[in-house]
Amino acid sequence: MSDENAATNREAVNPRNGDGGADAVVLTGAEIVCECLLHEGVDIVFGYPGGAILPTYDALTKYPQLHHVLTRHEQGASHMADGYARATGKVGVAMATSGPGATNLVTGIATAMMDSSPIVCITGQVPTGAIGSDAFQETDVTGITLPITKHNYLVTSIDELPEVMREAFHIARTGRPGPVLVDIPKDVQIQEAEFVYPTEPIQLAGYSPPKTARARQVAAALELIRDSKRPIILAGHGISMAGANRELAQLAEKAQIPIALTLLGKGAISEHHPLCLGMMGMHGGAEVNHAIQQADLLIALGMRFDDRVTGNLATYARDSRKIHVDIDPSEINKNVTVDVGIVGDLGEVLRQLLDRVERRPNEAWFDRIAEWRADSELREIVRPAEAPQHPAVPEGKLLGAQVIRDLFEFTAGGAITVTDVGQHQMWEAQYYQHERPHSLITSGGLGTMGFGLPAAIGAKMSRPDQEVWAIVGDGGFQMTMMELATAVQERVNVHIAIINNGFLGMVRQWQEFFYEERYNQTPMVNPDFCKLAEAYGIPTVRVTERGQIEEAVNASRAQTAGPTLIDFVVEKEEIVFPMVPAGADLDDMIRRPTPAEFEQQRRGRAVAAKAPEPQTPESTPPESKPSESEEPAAAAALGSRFGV
Ligand SMILES: Cc1ncc(C[n+]2csc(CCOP(=O)(O)OP(=O)(O)O)c2C)c(N)n1
Ligand SMILES: [Mg+2]
Repeated sequence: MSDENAATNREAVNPRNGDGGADAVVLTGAEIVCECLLHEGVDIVFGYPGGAILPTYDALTKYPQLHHVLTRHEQGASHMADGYARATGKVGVAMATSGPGATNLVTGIATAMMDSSPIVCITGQVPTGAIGSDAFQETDVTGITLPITKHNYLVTSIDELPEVMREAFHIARTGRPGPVLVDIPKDVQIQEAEFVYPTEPIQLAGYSPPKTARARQVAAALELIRDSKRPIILAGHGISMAGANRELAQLAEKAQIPIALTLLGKGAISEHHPLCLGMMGMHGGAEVNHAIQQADLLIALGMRFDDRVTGNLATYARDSRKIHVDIDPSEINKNVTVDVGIVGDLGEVLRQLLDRVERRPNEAWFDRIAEWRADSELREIVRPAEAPQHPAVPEGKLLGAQVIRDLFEFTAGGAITVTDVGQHQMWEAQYYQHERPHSLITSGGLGTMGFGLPAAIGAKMSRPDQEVWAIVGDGGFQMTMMELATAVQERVNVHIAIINNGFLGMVRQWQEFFYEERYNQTPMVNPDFCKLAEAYGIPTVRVTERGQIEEAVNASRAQTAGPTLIDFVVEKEEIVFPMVPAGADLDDMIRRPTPAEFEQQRRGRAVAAKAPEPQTPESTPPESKPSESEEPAAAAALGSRFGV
C-alpha cells in the first residue's frame, strides 16, 4: 500500500495560537494525538468514550475536522475502521477507553490482522503510576494484542507521542498493511509538552518493506512460465492492496494464463474478463479447483495458501512448479514450498515480469477448463428465467443464492458489497461478480460473524459516492445489530440485506454433511427484523418470493438518506455447493448432482422407499463421494441429501 493518502488534509490546527505553523507550541498529549491524526490525513474516528480516554475526547472538541462516529460497541468501531480502510486503502482509526473498551476492540483487530487491513487503534490506559496495580479498568491491552497487531505501543512519556503516532500510521499502511495499536495512559494525555511534528524520514530498524525483485528471481520465474503448458495464476488480496490490477490483467493477457481468485482476491480482475475463472477453494468453482490440481505451474500473487484454498496440502497441485510473489517474506514457503519465491511489491514485480514474459498459449489447456466449466454449468441452480430449471430447485421457495444473483443484476454489479460470515457470504462470492478492486469487503481470514453491518457503515463513510450493501446472515447480524443506531445517527445510507434462513446456516450445513443431521444449537428463534429496524426509524421490506426481489431492491436503492433493510426470508435447508470438506483434497468436492444424476437418485429413492435396501455405491455420483477428512463424514447421509 502506498503512502499517498498520508498527510493530505492537514489543515493545521493549533488550539493555542491558531497559526498552524511548524514552530513548537505547547500542547497536551491529547491535543498532540489530534494534531497527529490530522497530519496523517484522518477525517473520521470511530469510537466510544470512557474514563481513561476522556482527555482525548475532550480535546476532540477543538478539532472539528476530525469527525467522531459514536458506535454502540467498540467491536463496531474496529470493524468500521476496517471497512473504511478496505474501501479506500486509507488507514481507518478506532478509539476506545481502557479495560473493557480496549478488549471489545480485540475481535476487530484480529479480523484486520488476518486480512492485512490498515487500522490504527488508540486506547486510553490507566495512569502510568497505576499500571500493574489492577487499577479500575486496567487491562494489559498491548499484551493481549501482541499476536494480533502488526505492531503495538504503550506510550509512557509525552515526548514519545508524536513519533509513535507517526510510526503507527507508517507501519499500518506500508509493506503488508495491518493493525497497529497505541495505548496511551491518561496522565500522558493530560501532560503538556512542546509539539513539533517530526518531519525527518521514518527509519525503523529491521523494517524496510521490499520493492523490486532480484533479477535472478525474475529470470527464474520467466523460465518456469515459458516452459509451462498448464499454468494458472492464483490472485489474492495483495493484488488490489498493491494497486497492481492493471499489471495482473496485462500479464495474464500477454502470456495467456487463466486466473483463479481467492475470496479476498475478488475484484483483482473483472470477473467478466475471459481469462478470469472465478473463485477457488472450499466453495470455489469445481472447474477452478480441477484446474489448480491439474496445473503444471502455479503463479501465486499476493495470496497466502490458506487452508480454505489448498485443502489437503499433501495432495495440493502435486504436479506443478510454483512461483510465489508476496510483500511479506514470512509468507514464502510457509504453507506450500515453492520453486521460486519473490519478495516485493506486486506492482513492481509484475512490471518486471511483464517486460520479458513470453509463452505459447496451449489451447488444449483452455479446452480442458472449458469442459470442466460445462459440467459445472449443468449443476447450476441459479439460471436465467428462460432456461430450463434444475430439478433440485424447490417450487415456490426463495433461495439465498437467487437473492444474491438478483441483487447482482438489479445493482448492475456496481455496488460495494460487505458481507458477514456464513452461507450468504459464500453465495455472495459465487453469484455477485465483481469488476473493480475494493468492491467486496468480507472477513476472509478470521471469518468474523458480526463484521458485516459495521464494516459496511465504515465503507459507506469512506466512499459516500458508492452504493453499499451489507449482506448479512440472520445469525451474524444479531451479533452487531446495535450498530443500526450508529447508521441512523450518522445518516449512513447503507442497504442491509438479511439472508434470513432461521439457522446458523453454514454450521447447519456441516451438521448435515458430517454430523448425521444432528442440528444441535443451529436453529434460531429470530426477532421480526423489520419491526426491529422500524424501531430505529429505518424503512424496511420483507421478501418471501423471487418475484418480489426487484421491487424491494429498487425501493431500497431509491432511499438515499440513512439505512434501509430488506428481510429476505429464504429456504432454511439450502446448501452451498460445491464443497471441499475440511482437510480433503482440493478436487474431491461434494457436488450438486447434474439434473440426470438428480433424477436417477430420485428414482433410486422411490424404489428404496418401496423396498428399503442399502444404497449401492453406483447410486452415488462419482464426484459426490465424501472424502476422508478431519470431520466424521457421515457417508450414508451424503448420498441421499443432495438436493437444495
Ligand atoms: C464470531 C463467530 N462465531 C462463530 C462462528 C462460526 N460460524 C461460522 S458460519 C456460522 C453461521 C452463520 O449463520 P448466519 O449468520 O445465520 O449465516 P448463514 O450461514 O445462515 O448464511 C457460524 C456460527 C464465526 N464464524 N464467528
Ligand atoms: Mg442464517
